[in-house]
Amino acid sequence: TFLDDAEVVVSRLIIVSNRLPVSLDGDAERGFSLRQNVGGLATAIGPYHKVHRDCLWVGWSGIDLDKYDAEQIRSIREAYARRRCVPLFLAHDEVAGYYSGFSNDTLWPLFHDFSHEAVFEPSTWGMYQHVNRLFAQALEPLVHEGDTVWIQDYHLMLLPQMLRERFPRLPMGWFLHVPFPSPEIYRSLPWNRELLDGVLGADLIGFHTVDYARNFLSSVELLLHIRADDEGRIPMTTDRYATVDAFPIGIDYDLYKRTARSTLAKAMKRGIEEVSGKRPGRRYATSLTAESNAVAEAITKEGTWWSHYAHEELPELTLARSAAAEYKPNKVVVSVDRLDYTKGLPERLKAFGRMLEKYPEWTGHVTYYLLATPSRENVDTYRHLKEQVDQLVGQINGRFSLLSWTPIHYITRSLPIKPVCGIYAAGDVALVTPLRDGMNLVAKEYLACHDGRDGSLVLSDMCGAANELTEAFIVNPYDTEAMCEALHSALEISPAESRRRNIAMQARIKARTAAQWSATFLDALGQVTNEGLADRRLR
Ligand code: GDG
Repeated sequence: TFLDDAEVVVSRLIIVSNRLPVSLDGDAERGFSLRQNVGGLATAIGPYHKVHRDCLWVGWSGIDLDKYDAEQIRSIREAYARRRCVPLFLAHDEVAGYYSGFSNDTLWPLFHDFSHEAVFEPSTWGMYQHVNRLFAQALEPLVHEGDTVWIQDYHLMLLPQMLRERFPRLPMGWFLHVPFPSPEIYRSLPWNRELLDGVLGADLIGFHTVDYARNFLSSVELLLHIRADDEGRIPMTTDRYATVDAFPIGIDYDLYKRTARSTLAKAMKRGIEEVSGKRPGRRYATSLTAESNAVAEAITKEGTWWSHYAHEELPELTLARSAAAEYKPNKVVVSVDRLDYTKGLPERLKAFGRMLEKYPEWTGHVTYYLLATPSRENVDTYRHLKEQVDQLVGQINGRFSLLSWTPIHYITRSLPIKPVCGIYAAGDVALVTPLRDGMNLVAKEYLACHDGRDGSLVLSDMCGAANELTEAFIVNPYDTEAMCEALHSALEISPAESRRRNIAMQARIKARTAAQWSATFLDALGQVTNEGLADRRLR
């Protein structure tokens, strides 16, 4: 097997996902190393895999096979094996069809209610079937008596049934990290029945919310004419059920709370507060006082600033000066997303621009730190989205900037976790407004970084997290006016009221961590398979 040369304990739990939690770094000369991946799945199950020494993770390596010789592949495998990971190597056309094609161009948009973006292409469907089969073949020699297999997400919907055919009694779970659409949307997929049959190979089928679970059950009823009982159990054969339930995912609360207090995160937070004029800093103390902004504003309005600069008694200037006396303290707005069209970045930027227009008193006094991590850059739709976001940021900055203030700080690189937590901690308001999102971990991470402190959350009603974080400013992410108003209110809220809301939400997130999520799912899986076995013995 892949593990011959490494000291790895024979596994009890095998996690299977499209990508592994670590990616290859370095090269043959410097030696291969592995770095932690960014993204919801790695963040959520990574900690479980790290602490459970008997847990093995199987997934695509993400590397281009053509770049390495056999010897190098061997040492890459060994590097992965030391992290209890088994990498799969896929050829270029396999990646194009299964990953970029069917997973990203068909299932991702369809499941996020973007049916107009979904591509239905028989050849990518063929490759999706083929790669799911490759996963099944790779797993076959790894699975032993007593193991449990937990398959993740929409990339591997056929795998449960493929494994079931090989291992009729293997306890197997499948969890979907994205929404499951309504049956009316789902039925438009030409291969809808095949995918449902594939998933139903699992004993336990998990979703983030009761709504997604209900959509799945309705689709099974509509398309396969099988009805679940009141406990969400779908009868499969005489001796097996597939049970459907909701398991809302959580975060490692203490990790985010702790990281936000690390020296680096604190330094980052301080830097942001200085630059935004929230805290007097060495470099920006004079240029960003309320009065100098008011002066700059009056001068900018006049256009020919040099002719007025020396004029003491300009009426606009006098007005601006008296307004400066009533200015609010400066504020920071933050957001962290993968640059994905489901995250609603253009809509959010329009709402931010609208707020500066509708409430000009915020000009010079609110700075938006927008971290948009690159994602799926080789897909056209994502490239267009990047252009659109670049343009909107440019337009807003161009239109509203003062001499000493820029409204949006835009970062399109991936940052390590400490600066990310620094950004969260610096935010008086977090704007988390996806158009559709399975759960959304960012909202929860922001709150953990504000443990026991103030800081407001503006949250889309189109994500799973909105079911739990009910004290947030909940908005329809398509409604620019509503988002603009919610942002304004979130900026105006008193620290005491925002703390009160946060404490309620934080208590809920603390009680449902990522570790508990994994444990709950696996317990439930153990239970449904034991029940199944008991039933079988009875017959
Ligand atoms: C899928 C579902 C579901 C982002 N940029 C950086 C960075 N991140 C981290 C965040 C967060 C994660 O990535 C993103 O998680 P989300 O939940 O917001 O979204 P998806 O990636 O779309 O995840 C989603 C999730 O799976 C889990 O089931 O909630 O609905 O779509 O953890 O912090 N982390 C670092 N640097 C960055 O630049 N270090």
